[in-house]
Amino acid sequence: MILRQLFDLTSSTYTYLLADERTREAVLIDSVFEQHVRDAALVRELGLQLLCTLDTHLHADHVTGAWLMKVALGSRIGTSAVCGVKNADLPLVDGATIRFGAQALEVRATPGHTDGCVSFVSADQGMVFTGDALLVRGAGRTDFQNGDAHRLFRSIRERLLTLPDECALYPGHDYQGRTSSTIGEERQFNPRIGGGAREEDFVGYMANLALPHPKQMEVALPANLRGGQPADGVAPQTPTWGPVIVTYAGLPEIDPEWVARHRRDVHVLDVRTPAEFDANLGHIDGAQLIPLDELRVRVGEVPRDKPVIVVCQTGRRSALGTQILANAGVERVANCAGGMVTWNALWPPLGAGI
Ligand SMILES: N[C@@H](CCC(=O)N[C@@H](CS)C(=O)NCC(=O)O)C(=O)O
Ligand SMILES: [Fe+2]
Repeated sequence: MILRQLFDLTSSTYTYLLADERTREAVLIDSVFEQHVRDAALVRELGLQLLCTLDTHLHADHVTGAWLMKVALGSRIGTSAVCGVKNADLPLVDGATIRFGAQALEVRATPGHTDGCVSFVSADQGMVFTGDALLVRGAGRTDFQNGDAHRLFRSIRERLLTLPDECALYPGHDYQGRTSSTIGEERQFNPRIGGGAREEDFVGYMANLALPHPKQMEVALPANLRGGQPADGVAPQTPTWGPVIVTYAGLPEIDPEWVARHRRDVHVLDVRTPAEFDANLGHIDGAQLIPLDELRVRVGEVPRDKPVIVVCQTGRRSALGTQILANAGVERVANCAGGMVTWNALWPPLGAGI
């Protein structure tokens, strides 16, 4: 099984990408709207087919990326049937099984943080994704969204702490950088419910947390009831000037064939040395030359009336060049994928002449 744990710094949310190594079918648990480009890039680069997004609950602190994934990749939206999400394709009910390749997750209702919380347990019970029901040395708050500390106590005790000791626990959030735990560890050390705590102890603890409401709550709840679809139904703007693909590394990249076909519509910036510019790989006709080590001080020389395509030998130095331009406020900029090596492989007879 492929497992990737991703983090959203703003909301301290963990997103999990799980996939079958052989069939490449995948699911994404608790995605974050603002991280859509990153998550979609990882799915693409790992060669995965995203079957569905799964949300452990109706989040109060961030907007889910489920709808954006559905629009971009055709994945189905899975949320607890209790949440009443408008765009849900896959209502998750207790005991249901989510299959991807040879892998499977069991849906386990674990209400209490909210009334629609579910956890996902791997078929071999080696992993559990608990959302906010059980956190690393913590537990989800119970003071809104029909939260109920008594119910959460029972969910954790009867439905999570009954898993094997060695079962790895992957939480929905962590506010102190802890990434995972095990059921055995939490049974022993969780300060709210571990070490033989009784129901009154847990309920008393939860009743006195005195946490301020999540900052994004007013925005997140209505948006999540739509599966993360924006109120105007329109996805945020992606670059319109060309088929730019943002990589998991965060780099806007563009296909050299498109550049060749739109040569007049773009400005080409070459960041190699002058010797390389004139050597056998040649250069793209009309390219401006600013070597990478001079780019930060000479960035003002790059015209901004057209999108800028940055090129070097293989597309590595130009990746940094692209970043330097973006940081300097050049909005329409992309790295020329593969650099002059790919360019020349695509058009051998013409070489640099296109
Ligand atoms: N400061 C955070 C609050 C986050 C929050 O309340 N998180 C919920 C999960 S949605 C929680 O249960 N936190 C438990 C805790 O902090 O102990 C924000 O504004 O988003
Ligand atoms: Fe939550």
